[in-house]
Amino acid sequence: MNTINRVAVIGLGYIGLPTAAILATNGIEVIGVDVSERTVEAVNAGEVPFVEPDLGIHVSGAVSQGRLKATTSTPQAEAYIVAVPTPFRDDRSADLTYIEAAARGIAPQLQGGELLILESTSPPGATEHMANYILNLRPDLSIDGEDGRPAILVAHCPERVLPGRVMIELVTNDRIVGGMSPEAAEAAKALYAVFCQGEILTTDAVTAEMAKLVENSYRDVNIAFANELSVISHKLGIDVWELIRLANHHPRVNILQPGPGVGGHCIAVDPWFIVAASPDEATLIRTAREVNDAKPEWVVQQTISALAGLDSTAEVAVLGLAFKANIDDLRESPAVQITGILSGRLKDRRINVAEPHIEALPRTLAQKDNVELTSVEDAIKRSEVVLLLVDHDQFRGLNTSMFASKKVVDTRGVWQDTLS
Ligand code: SAJ
Repeated sequence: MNTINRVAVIGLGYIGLPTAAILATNGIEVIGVDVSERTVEAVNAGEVPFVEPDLGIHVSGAVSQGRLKATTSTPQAEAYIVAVPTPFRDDRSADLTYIEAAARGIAPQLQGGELLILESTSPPGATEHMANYILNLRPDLSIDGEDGRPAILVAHCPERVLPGRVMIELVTNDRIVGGMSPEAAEAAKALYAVFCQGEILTTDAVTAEMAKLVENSYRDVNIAFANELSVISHKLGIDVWELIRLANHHPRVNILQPGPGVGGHCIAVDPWFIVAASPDEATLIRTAREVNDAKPEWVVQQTISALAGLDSTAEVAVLGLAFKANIDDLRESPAVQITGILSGRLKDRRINVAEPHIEALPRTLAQKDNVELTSVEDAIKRSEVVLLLVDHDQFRGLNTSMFASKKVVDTRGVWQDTLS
């Protein structure tokens, strides 16, 4: 395949937009496609509709150089990168309708010879599903040139970047490229080599799909272990943070950190795709999900216990809503879930939320009469119980004498040394 000069990126979200921007700043002509007019307008104005360090500089630079444009309709291109959401349905199977919608946009533009890369985190078989979906719409094309029909090159290349470090990890992480054919894998590898300085490893599409799911499940299982330890330690009167710190001195032990639960759009979701694909065998993976999903309710109980015996007007400070430290992303955030449950169970108490990374409460919390977004100082001043849910740097830096007389539920172990 010849060098690729023109790429369409379908889906300008947390992954698609950084990928579009990094390709464009490395000399590729990129057309970003999104269903949201607002996103398209923002990108064409050189702006980024969400918080991600350094992304703004890349997007504004690429747009002002004329290498990145956004549109709502899929154009002709030599390569297509599909980076759309794959949420799960109520039965926890993957919802591929966004991938199918992207495929419907791409299909009429194809002439044969194009490279199609699915980047969305996908259940095993999703890349093949996308290819078959396109071939159904375009029976004149093929995957392998069968019967003289022009071939399209289809590959899966899962993203593995960490929110908050996307622009660094896009360049430095190794990547796995799984092709529906060896030619497709090689073509995708050549495209990623334009900006990726890590190793680019090739395999087949379904192994690449599984690799991504396995990476996130590995982390989920390990976080579940830490979360289970925190619950056991509480029951036994042991400081879990000290326990983990000590155990981690063993040369082959590296326990992760307990928290209020697991959030984000990946780790809390991807393991279910493995469970759905192999329900009878994925028992450990399923249990880990259940352990992590049970943690928010445990935190709620801890908070309610901390209020026991306090005046009926005593208020609660909730520090942090994001799904992890130093970002504004609230998706699948256990902190949002916990705050919502608390507001329902503590109808007569005010819940003072401090989240320095947002300007307004998410809709689910804004509707609650007893939840208010405020500064961290005011939240603590007004409240008898301080519930820390996110280890933002701003919270780590607080002077703990501010809440010396209060009851503290520290789900991240941020102030453990100073308060114990
Ligand atoms: N968490 C803990 N304890 C820990 C580590 C994390 O409770 O010791 C919690 C966090 O607070 C958060 C959740 O887990 O709620 C997930 O955070 P994370 O930092 O582990 O991961 P994500 O979701 O931001 O990004 C993950 C990464 N995957 C792995 O590290 C294997 C990233 O590389 C992937 O690209 C990303 O998922 C993705 O998009 O799949």
